[in-house]
Amino acid sequence: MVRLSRATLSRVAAEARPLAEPRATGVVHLGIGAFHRAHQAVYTEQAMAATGDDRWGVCGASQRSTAVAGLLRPQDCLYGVRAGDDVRVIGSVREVLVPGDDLAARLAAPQTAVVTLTITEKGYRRAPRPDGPPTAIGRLVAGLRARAAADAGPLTVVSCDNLPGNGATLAALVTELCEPPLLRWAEQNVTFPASMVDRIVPATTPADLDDMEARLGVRDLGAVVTEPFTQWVIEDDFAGDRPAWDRAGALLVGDVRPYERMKLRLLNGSHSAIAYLSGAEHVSEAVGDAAFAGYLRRLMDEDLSPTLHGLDAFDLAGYKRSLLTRFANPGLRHRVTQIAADGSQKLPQRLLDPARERLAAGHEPRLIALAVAGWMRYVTTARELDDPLADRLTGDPHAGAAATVERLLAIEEIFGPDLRDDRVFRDLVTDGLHRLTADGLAATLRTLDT
Ligand code: NAI
Ligand code: CS2
Repeated sequence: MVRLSRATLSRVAAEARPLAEPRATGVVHLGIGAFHRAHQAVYTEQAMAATGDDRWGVCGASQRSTAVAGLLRPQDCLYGVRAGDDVRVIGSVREVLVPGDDLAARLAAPQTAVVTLTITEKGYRRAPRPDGPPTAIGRLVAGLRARAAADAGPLTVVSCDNLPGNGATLAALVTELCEPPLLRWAEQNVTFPASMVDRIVPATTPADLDDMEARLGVRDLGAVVTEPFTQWVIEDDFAGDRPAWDRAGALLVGDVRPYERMKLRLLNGSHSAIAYLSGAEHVSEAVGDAAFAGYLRRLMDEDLSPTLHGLDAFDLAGYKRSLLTRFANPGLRHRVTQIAADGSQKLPQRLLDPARERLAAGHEPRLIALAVAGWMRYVTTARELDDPLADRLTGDPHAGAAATVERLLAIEEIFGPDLRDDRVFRDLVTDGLHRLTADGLAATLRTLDT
C-alpha cells in the first residue's frame, strides 16, 4: 500500500501547488470532519490559488479525538476530494491539532484571522455541567481570552453548521462564558457572521477509499467523496482580513436568512423526512420510489415553500427540482442513518419551525406531521439511538400512537410549549403515527388526501 505523501502526491496531482514555507495558517478550523475537508477547505484552497495569497492555510483542530489527525498527519495533511469523476488533491489543511495541543495559542496567534467551525448541531448545546469537560465553545472562549491578553488583533468566527442564525447562536453561547473585560474586548475585536453551507458529503466508506486508491494510485485515508454542487453564502461582517473565498465562488451578502431558510427547510427538511419515513438504506434509493418522491415534492410545495420569504427573484421551482436530482445521485452513497442521527437537534429548524408557521397561518401541515410521526416511530423503535437526548427519546415501542406522541411532544427542548399544546399538530402527528404503524408507508401515502 502506497501512502499519500507529498512526493507521491506531486506525481499524481500535477496541480498540487508546492506550499510556501513556512506554512502559514491564517485559519483555524474546529471540527475537522468530512464536510470541512470537502467544503471550506476547498474554497480556501481555491482562494489561495486564485490570489497567490498563501497566508490562509488551515490549522484543523479535533479536540474530541485523534482519529482525523491519525488519518491526515502521516500524509502531510493532504487528501483527495472526489466529486463525480473530478478528483482533486487539497493542500490547504496544513496541520491538525489533537487533544492536548495548545489550541488557545493558535487562536491567540496574530497570523490567525479567521476561525471556522463544523462541530455538528449538538456542538452548540450548553455545557451540561460548569465543572464538566470543556466544550468546543469553551475552548473557543479560552482562545479568545488568550488572544485578548496578547492583544493579537481582530478575529472573525464563522459557524459552518446547519443551524439558523448560526453566527448569532454561536455569539450568544460565547458571550455567556465571557467575563466582563473579555466581553468588552470581544465586542470590539470579534465578529460572528452567519453562513449557509451546502454540499452533500456522506461519511467516507472503505469502498470510497478503495475507489480513490484505484484513481490516485495511492491509499488516501483522508479522502472524501461528495457531489459537484457546492454553495457557501456568508454574511459580509469580517472583523479583519479573510481568505478571498468570493474568488472561489462564495457569496458575501448582507442577509443570509433567506438562503438559510430555503436550504435548511427544503434540503434538510426533506433529508430528515427521507431518513425517518423512506425505509431505504441510501437517499438515492428513497427518491427512486415514485410514490415517495411524490410525497417529497408535496412536502416541499405545500408545507415548506409557503414559509420561505425574500426569494422573489429566485427560481424556487428549479431549486426544488435540483434537490431531487441531487438526492437521486447514485454516485453518492448517502446513508439515511447518518442523516437520522441527532434528530432532536435537527428537527426544530428543519420541520418544526415551518410547521408552527403553517399552523399560525391557519393551515394543517399534514406532510410535515407525517415526517415527525416517522421520527417518533424511529426513536421509539431504533436499537441504538445516536442522539444527545437518546435517554429521553427511547420508549415503549408497543405503546399506542397517542401515548407516544404525548410523551415526545412533552420534550420542550424539541417542541416548545406551543407545539406541545397545539391540538391540531398533536392530532396530525398521532394520525400519521397510527397509520404508519397500522398500515405502513405505502398505504399511508395513498391516503394522504383523505
Ligand atoms: P463528521 O462526523 O465528519 O465531523 C464532525 C466533527 O464535529 C468532528 O470533528 C467531531 O469531532 C466534531 N464534533 C462532533 N460532536 C461535537 C460536539 N458535541 N462538540 C464539538 N465538536 C463535535 O461530520 P461532517 O460531515 O463533517 O458534518 C459536520 C457538520 O457539518 C454537520 O453536523 C453539519 O452541521 C455541517 N454540514 C455537513 C454536511 C454534510 O453533508 N456532511 C453538509 C452541510 C453542513
Ligand atoms: C444532512 C446534511 O446529515 C444530515 O443531517 O441533512 O448533512 C446535508 O447532507 C447537508 O446539509 C447538505 O448540504
